[in-house]
Amino acid sequence: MDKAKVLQAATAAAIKAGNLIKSKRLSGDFSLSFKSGVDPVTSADIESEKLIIDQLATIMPGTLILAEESSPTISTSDMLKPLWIIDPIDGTTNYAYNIPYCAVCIAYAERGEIQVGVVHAPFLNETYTAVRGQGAQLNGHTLIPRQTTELKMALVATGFKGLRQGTAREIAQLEAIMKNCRDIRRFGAASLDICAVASGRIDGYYETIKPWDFAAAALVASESGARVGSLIDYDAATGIPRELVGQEFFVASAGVYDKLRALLQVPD
Ligand code: LIP
Repeated sequence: MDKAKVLQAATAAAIKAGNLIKSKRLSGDFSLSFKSGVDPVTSADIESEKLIIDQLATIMPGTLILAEESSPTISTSDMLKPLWIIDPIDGTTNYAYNIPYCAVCIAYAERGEIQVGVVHAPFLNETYTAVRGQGAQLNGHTLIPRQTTELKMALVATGFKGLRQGTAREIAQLEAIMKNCRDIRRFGAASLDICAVASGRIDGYYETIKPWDFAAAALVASESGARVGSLIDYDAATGIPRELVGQEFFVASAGVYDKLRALLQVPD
């Protein structure tokens, strides 16, 4: 697999999809529905995902696809095959409410390891890209995470599903951050939160999310020099490759990773 060609194709598809969703948002030409309870999906999500899949099929036809709207489930054995991982709009609620913090995410993985990642934020004119072992960029400029070593200076982002009671663990984690860190941010798009750690805008992010939310951005973060992991220990018995575990996903700049991870180890 030619990583440069994969990056070029994924970037072109993400930008084309970004233009589509931006146009539909500006014209209001989309509908909103709910997959389950409060989990939103718009017609723009569906159209964006179809456009991306059609575009990517031209360069590597037959490659497996894990995509939020059309193919959200995959076997653990298929997770080890060459795989596209697609979120057509990460931050769908923001998109539906005309909040410009949302992104098109495309990742390519082999053997359960992310090789190429693109996170394109069409309303912000920001495109994050990364190739494994070759660094990470924002609009072509190298990314550098914050160098903070003190929790009291750390800005920490997170997210949670609405219209439900926060679990004791979530509430305790928020309390720990409020008491020990500079502040909390809840932006509403996991991929851009992760990229914000990579670009030095915030110091850490944690949330339980899906592979399409984080796969591309996690490569951007790890290639920038930030540390990517989970608040829980990896369990190989699940068969899920380490880089595709979204349970209690956690990313932070290297200077605060261990301290922040320890702070967030609160009782269930
Ligand atoms: C969203 C995530 C966000 C989370 C939301 C939602 P989607 O992804 O990016 O971090 O808090 O609940 O899951 O559904 O907009 O692609």
